[in-house]
Amino acid sequence: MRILVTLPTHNEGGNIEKILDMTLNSAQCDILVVDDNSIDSTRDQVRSFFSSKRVFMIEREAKLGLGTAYITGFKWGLMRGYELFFEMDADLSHDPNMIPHFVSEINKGYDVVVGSRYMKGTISVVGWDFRRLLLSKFANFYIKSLTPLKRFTDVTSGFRCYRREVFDVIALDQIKSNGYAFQIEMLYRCYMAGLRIGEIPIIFYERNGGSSKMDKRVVREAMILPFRLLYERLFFKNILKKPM
Ligand SMILES: Nc1nc2c(ncn2[C@@H]2O[C@H](COP(=O)(O)OP(=O)(O)OP(=O)(O)O)[C@@H](O)[C@H]2O)c(=O)[nH]1
Ligand SMILES: [Mg+2]
Repeated sequence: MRILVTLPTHNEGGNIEKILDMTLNSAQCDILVVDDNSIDSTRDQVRSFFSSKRVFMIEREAKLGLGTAYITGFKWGLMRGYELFFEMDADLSHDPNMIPHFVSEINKGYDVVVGSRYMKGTISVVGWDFRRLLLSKFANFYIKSLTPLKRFTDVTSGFRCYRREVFDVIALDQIKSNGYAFQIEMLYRCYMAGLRIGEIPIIFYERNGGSSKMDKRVVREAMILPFRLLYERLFFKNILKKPM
């Protein structure tokens, strides 16, 4: 299967080289970096991998958000015939060596596989303080309480794999969320479309280098999302499903 790993980056100069190396060695995959206006060495480091013919980059001149970065990456891959699409952070929080495990799970018959930090009641996170853990747990509790995503253990996880066919069903152009809410909205759309969604356990490592891009706007967007989705369920059934 032709695999594309999309890595969104904004000033990940301290991490990108290592993540590219690890990813190239982890599986037979290509990598698309969608870089938003990095002013550090990120772009130069990515360019040094071009000779591998497995690493590509889209350069955007403003910080346009995680959601549009992934959508741009997915569309790029769809045009080039890739069959499996990975989302992964570029700050070493996600271990690329898990990629083959996602593929095995997909091969069991899933359309989407989500890497979960909280499967079977465990917490697989390294390097978080209590406050950060509480925030993540609360976000999951909040979203699950207000959406139909009850059975999932980690609705905000950004380590995922989608089968190409998912994008025949989900209308990417109509996804409105752009921060972490993007992950929730994608899972919601997949679930509502009746796609087969699996979860596998992952360990999440807090970033060592670089700085977090989380801000208040992103948190606010995620807080509002369940109400936007509820409104849509009440008044516009299935508006976002692609016409067959
Ligand atoms: N292209 C692009 N990438 C982004 C943007 N915002 C964040 N990223 C990248 O998305 C990934 C996740 O962002 P982080 O800031 O690490 O967010 P997080 O992992 O939830 O937060 P931390 O726990 O603080 O690391 C990283 O690879 C970032 O470089 C953006 O606006 N555009
Ligand atoms: Mg991170």
